[in-house]
Amino acid sequence: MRVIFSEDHKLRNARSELYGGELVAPFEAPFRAEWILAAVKDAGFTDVSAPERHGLETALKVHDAGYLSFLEGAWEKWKAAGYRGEAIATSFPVRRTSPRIPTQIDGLLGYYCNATETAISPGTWEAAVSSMQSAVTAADIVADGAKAAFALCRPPGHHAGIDSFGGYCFINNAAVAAQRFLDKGAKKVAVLDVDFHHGNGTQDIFYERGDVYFASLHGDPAEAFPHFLGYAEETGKGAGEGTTQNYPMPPGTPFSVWEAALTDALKRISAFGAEVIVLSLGVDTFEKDPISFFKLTSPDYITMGRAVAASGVPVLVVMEGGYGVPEIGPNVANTLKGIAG
Ligand code: Q9C
Ligand code: ZN
Repeated sequence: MRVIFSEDHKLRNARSELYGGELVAPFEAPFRAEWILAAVKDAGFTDVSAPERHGLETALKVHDAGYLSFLEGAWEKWKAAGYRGEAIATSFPVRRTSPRIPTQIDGLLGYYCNATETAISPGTWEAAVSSMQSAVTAADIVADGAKAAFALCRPPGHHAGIDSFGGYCFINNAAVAAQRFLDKGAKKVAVLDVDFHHGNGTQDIFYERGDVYFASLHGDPAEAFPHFLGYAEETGKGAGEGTTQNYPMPPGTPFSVWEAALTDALKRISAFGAEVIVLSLGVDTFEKDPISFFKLTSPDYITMGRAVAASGVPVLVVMEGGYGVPEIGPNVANTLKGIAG
């Protein structure tokens, strides 16, 4: 299985994450990609290449143009305002506020932000674009006939919505990849999101579309980030009616329970007629993850990979979350082993 990875991920190296009322070193940091890359090479996935250069054309089919230009210019605007720290949103449009888009940077940040733990830092845009390019390049490998490929994306993407960033995500790599498959001739694509956190951004992007099925297994939003989306009753709208499926699960969920949800999701993806699965792979479902509450163990990732591959359709693996502990590397490698068979 080929691995696509950009060293430019290092350009995303924020100093601060707002966590528990303090500015701490971000959980989503460069070491994650380094550990994961080392572990997948160790496991025999040594065919690693840099992404091809792609412009924003595919991203513009899943994101709002004003949002992407905001992201591109945000750091320069913030710097020009003379602030000393990183760009963190502080003020938000909520219920009964004006729909107008502000012009000043603090207003723009609040308008386009869905979670304030995520600071915009110099290089964030460049890293996010390189991450998106990895997803597109790996999608092309699968579209051209490979049974599987791995986009080692960093920063992650599944919390980035049509017009919002947050949850460590800026451009929705999995959504851009799904769009790329459609643009290359697929009629039906599935995004299967197994990150611990609900893929609120991906759900937002495809909620009213019938060409992409979105299934997500995650911590119950009543008890976990992203808090405001991911309930079982959210099943899609309009042309997308019936093409969203959520599996919220409680603290302490073991693999046996999680696996039953996976089986159901794969059954629905087959019934939908997906020609390819984009696997939004977060390994923050691991029992030792520092910010999550599921209880998966390292061998469970092999089982998961096998189950996804058994669907019989090609799989594009896109890296999402997984934090703190050295096991994130082996857990990703185990997933790839399960898929490769
Ligand atoms: N107490 C991804 O996994 N903060 N993003 C959670 C927990 C945000 C996770 C706070 C977590 C974002 C891609
Ligand atoms: Zn996550």
